[in-house]
Amino acid sequence: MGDPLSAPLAELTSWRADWSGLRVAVLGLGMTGFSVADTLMELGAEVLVVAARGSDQHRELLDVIGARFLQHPDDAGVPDALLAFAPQLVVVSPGYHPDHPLLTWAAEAGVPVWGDIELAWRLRDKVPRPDGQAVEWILVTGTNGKTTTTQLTAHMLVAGGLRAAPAGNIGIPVLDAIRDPAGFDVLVVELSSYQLHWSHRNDGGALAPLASVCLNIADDHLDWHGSREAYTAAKGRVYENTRVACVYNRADEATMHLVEDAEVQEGCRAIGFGLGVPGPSDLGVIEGILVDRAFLEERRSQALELTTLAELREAGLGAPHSVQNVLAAAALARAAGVEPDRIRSAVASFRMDAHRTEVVASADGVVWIDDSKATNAHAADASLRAAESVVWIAGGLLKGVDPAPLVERHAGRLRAAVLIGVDRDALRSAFGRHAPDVRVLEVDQPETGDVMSAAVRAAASVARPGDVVLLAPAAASMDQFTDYADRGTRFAEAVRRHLGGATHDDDQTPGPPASGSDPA
Ligand code: UMA
Repeated sequence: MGDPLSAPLAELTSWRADWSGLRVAVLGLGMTGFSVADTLMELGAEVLVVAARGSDQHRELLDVIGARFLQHPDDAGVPDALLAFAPQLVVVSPGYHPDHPLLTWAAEAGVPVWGDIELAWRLRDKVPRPDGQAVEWILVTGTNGKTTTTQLTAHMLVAGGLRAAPAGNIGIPVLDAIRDPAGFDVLVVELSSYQLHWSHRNDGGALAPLASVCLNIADDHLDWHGSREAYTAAKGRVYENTRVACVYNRADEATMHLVEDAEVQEGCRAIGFGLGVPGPSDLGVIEGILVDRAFLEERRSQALELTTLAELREAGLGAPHSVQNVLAAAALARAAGVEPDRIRSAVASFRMDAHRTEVVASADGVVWIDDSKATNAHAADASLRAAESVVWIAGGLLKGVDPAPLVERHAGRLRAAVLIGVDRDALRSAFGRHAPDVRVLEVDQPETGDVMSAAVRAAASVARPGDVVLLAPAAASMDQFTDYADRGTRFAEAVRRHLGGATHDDDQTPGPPASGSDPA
């Protein structure tokens, strides 16, 4: 359709290629859509942004950069203005469902569809490294622990003297990172299953990371991908074409199979991580010491000490799933050449983000924990395991995942459950079937401002000294909140209001109770 390309898309593999005049339809006007439009305008492309909605701020910014915007409802067919624009390329934001009418149209019309990740990969040579090479990428995916592992890896690389930064699903569009004028040696890119789905790996756009990891796989986003198989296949793309190390979780066989099935570059190694004694190509734990048996000459007989479980506990990384994240990050950093002593110092100075098993208060023997970041069953499972007697605040958007196995697994440690959100029916019935003795309280306030006050009141009415009140919803937040951060912040505020300022017993803030059991 339309004119021939100014350059075939296959040749558009560099910031210095000729992108001028290329007609690109950008789908979405959130974080990604704006970064795509801004980048392409800078390259001289013609840009039409199409979205069902967009913040005032983003719209104003589109005006400033000179990109056109077309507001068009998702269910209203293909707009005439888009047909008239006759795009040569569509760049889609990750949140678009693959069956979206505009994507169906693009497929039928033969217009290639890229994600922002593929575009960023093609443009990664914008600010070359001192040796003239393009910035290296390390890729991180998995159902849970992605963000912490991404941050830990970047922190270790920086401690190792590299100019590194986290980017991607973590909340920093990769196109913003590759345009940073200072430039980086390595980007640690967190990829969601959506972003991996849209990374097509066709000619010129095939990502070739230095190292990659899929931390774990559990059911999540099934409504978007359609099936567990499709979700797993999307995650597996993280390993394709990796050059130095594919890192997998020894406790999660699915990740190992994804490495086995991936087409990697010659010489690329499979490196396992786990909480047990490591094999010769693994990172693991021997008598409380985290060790590397992968990146050393004498790996059959020796191991390099990285750090200890005691040091991890001091840094707030003592829970089993955090230890796994540290091991995975260390494997990635070692693949990039970071020395063991730098990994140790990085771990010691690392601080977890808010809303990840964050203790918000401790009063009258009850510890209140905000793990709003637990947006799926797998994440909630890890934080439920770390406590012995729990009042569990759960619910929101379950994203097509059945909560019954989670309820069944933890029934024995639940003092009570407080259900919030729109998908309460599925949770209520899971409790009825698998935990009939656990007291279930429901919050049916639909107003955002009321949900957490009611949930905290309900939790306080049943909590006893020694209990943990845990917000680990196992569900997305968008039914009632802006995002998981908003949900967690409102929870913490409601707890403080409820306790009237007395938020810590004797000013001693305990960490979340540790458990010796393995995480899922
Ligand atoms: N839109 C439509 N119709 C649709 C879908 C989207 O019009 O059917 C438009 C709207 O204009 C909307 C915009 O697209 O404003 C939103 O696009 P998006 O949903 O792709 O979100 P972005 O703001 O671009 O943010 C995305 C990631 N969000 C999702 O994948 C849902 C962010 O991850 C990521 O940080 C950002 O790109 C930068 O890379 C967030 C997330 O929730 C944290 N990720 C999910 C997760 O971690 O579980 C996958």
